[in-house]
Amino acid sequence: MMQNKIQNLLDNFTENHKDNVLPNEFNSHQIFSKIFFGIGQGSDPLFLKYKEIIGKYHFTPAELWSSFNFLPKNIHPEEISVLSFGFSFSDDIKEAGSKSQISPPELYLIARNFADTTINSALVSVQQFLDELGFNAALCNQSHLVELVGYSSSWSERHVAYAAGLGSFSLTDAFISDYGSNIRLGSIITDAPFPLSKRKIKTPYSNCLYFANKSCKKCIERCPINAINEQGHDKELCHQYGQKIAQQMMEKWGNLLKPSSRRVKGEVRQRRFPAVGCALCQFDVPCMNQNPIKNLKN
Ligand code: B12
Ligand code: SF4
Ligand code: SF4
Repeated sequence: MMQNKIQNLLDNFTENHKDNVLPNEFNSHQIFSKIFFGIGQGSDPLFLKYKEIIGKYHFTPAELWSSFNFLPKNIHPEEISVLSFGFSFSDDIKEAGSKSQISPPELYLIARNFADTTINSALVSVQQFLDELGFNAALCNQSHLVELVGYSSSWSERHVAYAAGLGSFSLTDAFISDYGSNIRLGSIITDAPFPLSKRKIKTPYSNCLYFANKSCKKCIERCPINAINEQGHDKELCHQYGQKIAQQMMEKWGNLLKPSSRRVKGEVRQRRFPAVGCALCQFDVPCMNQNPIKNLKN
């Protein structure tokens, strides 16, 4: 089955690929320990709903498809699939992050910085696999249509992951998958025929303990700048803290960090600091590396 072959390819990538390893300064640590994926169908009405939930600027798979040089350009939505991939950080990184309180560990920050290359490299290997079988496939983030609109993207990887049945949102906004929330996401659009992944999730917040029964607020305690409360997540505060950490990392590890850019209003712009993130709210929490709901008794 095509899915099994892709999973084998991803497992092999995780164990053996040089792009999944940190530089010598960080002891060649593994970045991701598991890559998993789900399948969303191009004709899923959720993608049209995202134009209301996120904004009119959010693209449907068929619209995204038309930005690549594939034929037919105006494909029927049912003929395309969106593969959504989750990348779970390695145990060493999770352990270091769980011990940290005020500032995330350098091990995570460097791994998050290198992760963009790792993710693209893993997705390119899947794209090549599909290409060799005679199908069209492209990395969604390579489309010139994908850009930032305020604190939102015209292709939200979390909403794509939700459509592909990988998990749900949470109190922090983070996406909680079966491998937890301490993950990154990426996606591929293709005309290869895949069966649709069944969405086991009942609501957009089903995997978060706070929404299940209010039994958890651990992420609120974990955020060093109070950017999370019972009403949700303050994106502006969170962004500012990420910038502060990035500036500190730039001063110390500027020679090692990879620069990062984003498309805004059709133009590729260099970011002021390399992307390193924060993610303290995804460490030492019940949803760090599992779906916490699975431990609840019905
Ligand atoms: C802009 C951005 C940010 C902004 C704003 C974040 C935000 N919440 O939107 C800032 C700078 C604050 C940020 C911070 C971080 N980010 Co960020 N960010 C993005 C980016 C580029 C776009 C996000 C986006 O489009 N949001 C759209 C808005 C609308 O989403 P939202 O507000 O979360 O959506 C809510 C509503 O839609 C609501 N909802 C209401 N009704 C309904 C109905 C239905 C049916 C559904 C499905 C949903 C729904 O549910 C959502 C949750 O509340 C994505 C990359 C990408 N292209 O997707 C990465 C991304 C979301 N970030 C990511 C990460 C890891 C981080 C950080 C941990 C930093 C780091 N180490 O990299 C922090 C964590 C912050 C947090 N608690 O979530 C990961 C997510 C991983 C995960 N497990 O969720 C992504 C996907 C990057 C990646 N490629 O992996 N980020
Ligand atoms: S720490 Fe608890 S409340 Fe916060 S997102 Fe995870 S499960 Fe939900
Ligand atoms: S990423 Fe950091 S600053 Fe942002 S909400 Fe989580 S803990 Fe707070």
